[in-house]
Amino acid sequence: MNIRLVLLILAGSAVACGRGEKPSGGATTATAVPPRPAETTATPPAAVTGKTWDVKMIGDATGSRFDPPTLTIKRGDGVRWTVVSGVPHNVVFWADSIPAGAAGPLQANMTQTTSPLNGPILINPGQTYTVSFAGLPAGTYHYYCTPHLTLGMKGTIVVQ
Ligand SMILES: [Cu+2]
Repeated sequence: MNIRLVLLILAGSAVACGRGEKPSGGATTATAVPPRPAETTATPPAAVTGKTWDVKMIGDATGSRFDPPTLTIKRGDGVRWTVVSGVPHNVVFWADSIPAGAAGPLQANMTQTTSPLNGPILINPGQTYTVSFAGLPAGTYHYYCTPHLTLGMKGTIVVQ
């Protein structure tokens, strides 16, 4: 191979690289804005100081439901949801269907939320999700399951 041909090939690949860099250069600019740190989740969950109550998450021929659908607990108690069947399920509180002032501490007491007051999707029978109601105001808390909301999978926690 003569030296001119080698130089031509090298020049050609340099041009190709130069062209290839353009889109990635743009991408670099786009990602130059640092993402907001995820560790801004402030307060840790308040520990359950009373009883932990069980609610089953069921989906079968009868329908998709929380069992019991309504539960009355005391302040400081916790609620443990357990997947029984008909996955996936989750626990989501309506921000406008909980007592005034409850949203902040409730969010702090919910782990692994996907957005405010949205519990994680549970996909395995036997999986549990526990929420402490310690530090939350008394009153009525309405919640639902996202995948089965249209099927009426809703529940209520009354905190005394
Ligand atoms: Cu469900």
